Formats: sequence, C-alpha cells, structure tokens
Amino acid sequence: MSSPEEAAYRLLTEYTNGFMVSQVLFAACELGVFDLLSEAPEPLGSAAVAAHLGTCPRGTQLLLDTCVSLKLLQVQTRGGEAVYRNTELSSTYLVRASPKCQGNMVLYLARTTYLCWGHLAQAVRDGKNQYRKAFGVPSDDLFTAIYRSEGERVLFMRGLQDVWSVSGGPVLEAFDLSAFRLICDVGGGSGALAKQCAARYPRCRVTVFDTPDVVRTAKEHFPIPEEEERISFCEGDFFTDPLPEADLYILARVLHDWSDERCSHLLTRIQRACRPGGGVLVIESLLDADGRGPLTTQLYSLNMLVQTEGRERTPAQYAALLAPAGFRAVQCRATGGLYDAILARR
Ligand code: SAM
Ligand code: ASE
Repeated sequence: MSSPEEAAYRLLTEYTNGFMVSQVLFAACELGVFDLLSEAPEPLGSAAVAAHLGTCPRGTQLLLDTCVSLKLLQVQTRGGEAVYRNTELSSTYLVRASPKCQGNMVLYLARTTYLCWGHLAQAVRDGKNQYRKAFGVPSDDLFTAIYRSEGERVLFMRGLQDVWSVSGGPVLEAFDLSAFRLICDVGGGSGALAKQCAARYPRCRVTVFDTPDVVRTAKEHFPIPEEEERISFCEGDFFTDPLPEADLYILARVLHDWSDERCSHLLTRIQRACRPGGGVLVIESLLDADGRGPLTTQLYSLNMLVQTEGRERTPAQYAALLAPAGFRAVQCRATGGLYDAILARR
C-alpha cells in the first residue's frame, strides 16, 4: 500500500513527464516507425528498423521499447531476438494507409502546437496566441499567422481533416439533417466534412466556403472525385463577403477560433443569409455546464489560447451567442466523442 503522499508524488511525476510521452509518439510518427512495421511482411528487430529508417541502433531500440510500454507497439521474442509489430491502436490510427489515420494531426501537433505550448505561461500572462514567440511571425491577423507558408497551410488542413474519419459520423448523425437540401460548410477547409455530409445525406448539395488561398490549396491537394458533383467550393471572407445561399450553415471548429464579439458578428451575418426555417449546425467540443471538464476540452480551450483568439465554450455560452443573433430552438447533443453538435433554427 502506498501512502497518499507517495500517490501524490507518482501523479506529479506522471504530469511532469507527460511531454516526454507526447514526444515519443511524435518522433515515432515523424520517423515512420508505424508505416515501416505495417509494410514489413513480418515483425522486425530494432536493428532492422534502424537500418530501414537510417536511425541509430541505440536510439531506435530505446524508442521502440518505450512505444511498447505505451501500447503503441507489441514485442515478442523470435530466435532469441526481440521483434516489434504494431498494436491495434497504431494500425488503426497511426498507419498512413489506414482510413482512420490521425498521423497528419500528430505531425501538426508536433511541429506547430507543441511549440506554441512552450509559451503557455506567457499566453496566460498576455492573453495572446504565441505565433510571434514560437515562429517569429506577427499574429495580428490570425490566419496569416496560422498559414505562415504553403507547407504550413497544407499540414494544418491535412491535420484538421483527420478527425472527421472518426468523428464525422457521430456529429452529422447527432441530428436528422435530411430536410436540409442546400448546405454551406462555412470555414470548411479541405472539404473533408462536406464529403462525409454528402455521403450520409444523398439528397443534399454542399458548398464549402473558405478563403481564396484555402480553396486553391483544397483544389490542388484535396481533390474531390469528379462524380461527386454535389460538392462545390466558394471563396471569400466570412466576416465581410456575401455568404452562399443555403438551408443549413455548418460551423465546425470555427467559433472556437474567435472572441465572443467576432462570433456574434459572424452568426448575425449567417442569420441574415439564412432562409426562415433554415438553420445553423455548430460542431465543437463542448465544455460541461460548469466549465469544469471534460479535461480534454479544457486542454483544447487552452490550445485556443496559445493558437487562436478564442476558447471552447459550454452549451449555455453557445446559446448566448446564437439567440441574440436571431437563432431560436437551440438544441445541444453530446456525442460521447471529441466533438459535439448544436442545432439552431432561423
Ligand atoms: N471546419 C473545418 C474543420 O473543422 O475541420 C476547418 C476548421 S479551421 C479551425 C477554421 C477554418 O476557417 C479554416 O479553414 C480557415 O481557413 C477558415 N477561415 C478563417 N477565417 C476565415 C475568413 N475570414 N473567411 C473564410 N474562412 C475563414
Ligand atoms: C483550430 C483547431 C486546432 C486552431 C488551431 C488548432 C486544432 C489544433 N490546433 O481551430 C485541432 C483541435 N485540437 C486541439 C488540440 O485543440
């Protein structure tokens, strides 16, 4: 039996070492460990992994053994040698070829988000995102900082779309959307959620509205199959330009980027574009009513502090933005997954 004091020390140590766990996962993804093991015809020893990846044998062995303790890899002994293969977790979520691969989000967290989090204390002091500190870029225009380069824009868009292969179904099926025939995904990025929407609701058409740079990058790097004539792109600034006509406006992970004032402005513009009886579907990770959890959403909210101008919100906070903008019948549905859905009517 351990004393409460020892248990507290163990918990403290787990927290202080948490960043090392993230880095093990980041490094294994960056190096291509999971792809290599999925393509190999049989489990590989650490020397073979090192040879294939061009990495040092000692570091490779330490990394692989730590991945085993984290349940990212499995080890067994064959002919006196330890050989490694993927677990169910890594084959499903970390191998590129898997339809549910989250590898681009892992890379984005490793290369961008992690560096902003290195300045969390500063963000709490000054209330600002940390692109200037982390990357030396000005951050007075949020998406100019987020899209610092073409490569960064592609990685952000790839990373963001990963989650919809897992959470797209739950958020789009939280409400029956079959009555909405013309849907506009406002700030829809690569079009990944629009594709899922078109697949689930065979009678709808979806317009993805985003900035000209994002629409160009989407067309170049995220092609939509030609037979999918029900999805189209429209470019503009959602704070100033006319919005496409639609029965349903989707706002997925858009409001969490912005202050209450910017959210109200955007929602009012959407309300004016929306026909009576139409609606808005907000897709976000919802905080509990008292804001005390879930921990993952609280961490995402801090992430919005270091990376954006926004925060995650409670259902009541979303309702308080939607009602003054002219939306009624606000309904919240928790999906049990990472992202939840709120439907409101014009
Ligand atoms: N909805 C997508 C998702 O959840 O995967 C992308 C969410 S991303 C966090 C925010 C999106 O809003 C980006 O695609 C960004 O380009 C777009 N965006 C930001 N400011 C915008 C503006 N002023 N006009 C149009 N789109 C904008
Ligand atoms: C944004 C979403 C994200 C802006 C920056 C972001 C995500 C990571 N960085 O709108 C995806 C959500 N994940 C987290 C950790 O918040």
